[in-house]
Amino acid sequence: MMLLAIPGFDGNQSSLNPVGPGAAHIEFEFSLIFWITTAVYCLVLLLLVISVIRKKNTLDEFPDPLPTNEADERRMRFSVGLAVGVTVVLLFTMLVGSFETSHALGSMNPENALTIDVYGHQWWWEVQYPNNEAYKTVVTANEIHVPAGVPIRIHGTSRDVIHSFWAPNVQGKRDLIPGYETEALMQVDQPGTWRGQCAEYCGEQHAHMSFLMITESKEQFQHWLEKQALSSVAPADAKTAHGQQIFLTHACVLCHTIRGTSAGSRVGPDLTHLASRTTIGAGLLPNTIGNLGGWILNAQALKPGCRMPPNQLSGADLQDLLAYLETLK
Ligand code: HEC
Ligand SMILES: [Cu+2]
Repeated sequence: MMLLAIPGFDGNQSSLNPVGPGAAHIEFEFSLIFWITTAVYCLVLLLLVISVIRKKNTLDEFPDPLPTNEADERRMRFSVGLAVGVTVVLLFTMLVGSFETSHALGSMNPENALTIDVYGHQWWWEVQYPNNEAYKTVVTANEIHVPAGVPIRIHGTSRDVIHSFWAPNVQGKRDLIPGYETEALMQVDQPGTWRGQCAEYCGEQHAHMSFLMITESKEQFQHWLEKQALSSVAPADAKTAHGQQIFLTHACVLCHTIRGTSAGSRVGPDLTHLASRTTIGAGLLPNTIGNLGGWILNAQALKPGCRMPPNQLSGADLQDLLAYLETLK
């Protein structure tokens, strides 16, 4: 509503700028309470100012707080009665609004919903698009592509501690609890990139545990999904072939998967299509070759405490490894 005029409230990580029905219900409820309480606050201040201006009492003269005649008594009864009545009506309005919002959020239509599995990790998001044909299951990290206008069922849990999945423009928070599977329905109507963030303190790098919800047309999404389901491309030249060897003969394989190679570990993000992502480190840095190099040599300097150790590589080996990673489109 009107609050959008305030700078920052219209951003891509703001519950006051809803881009789907879930967040729209929440924004309505917020605005309802905000404007009611704002009006009450202003009214109370106004009455206070009026009474201060009108009172002629001085400090050494204590007025009798009780009405002294019948007319005063009637006036007082009326004002108190009116205030109580208005308070009840306003509280009731907010109560009904709150019930309505919960009801609307709970009855979002899951029919034809696209299921996306989200797993919270310290401190990144594993994202899977399950498929009945297992080899078509897409595994990626931190960037959740969704088709616009299609209901989405986020099926979430955690691989370690409690996290909370929250893209404020899209829907309310949902806690991801280890050993417990949760489901959240949402829908994004407006194409764009909407930023989300872990909303439950989960350790040192909680603040750097963000994700992007990249909303595209159905065709663009389908195209993306088909490409992501493919294995990585084989190296086409000596430099990238050497880069792949560096990857496969270093500790990387203990933690990462590159489908189409022998690397199949799930400790860190799947790198099969790393080069198709716009950020690395859960939204920490843009995915550029320079940032990748710095990250691989010493992720600890960029995201202290993160679960990726530093790596010692010669300059030439690093260049080849980066050239290989850049081919993972
Ligand atoms: C002990 C496990 C471990 C090892 C070994 C390891 N990584 Fe990682 N890696 C991780 C984890 C965990 C993350 C996610 C960190 C985060 O965002 O908090 C990560 C993140 C990354 C990312 C960023 C991915 C993204 O989408 O954000 C790249 C690229 C990467 N690693 C490459 C490598 C390479 C190359 C090697 C070998 C030289 C390597 N890693 C070795 C665990 C490891
Ligand atoms: Cu967190």
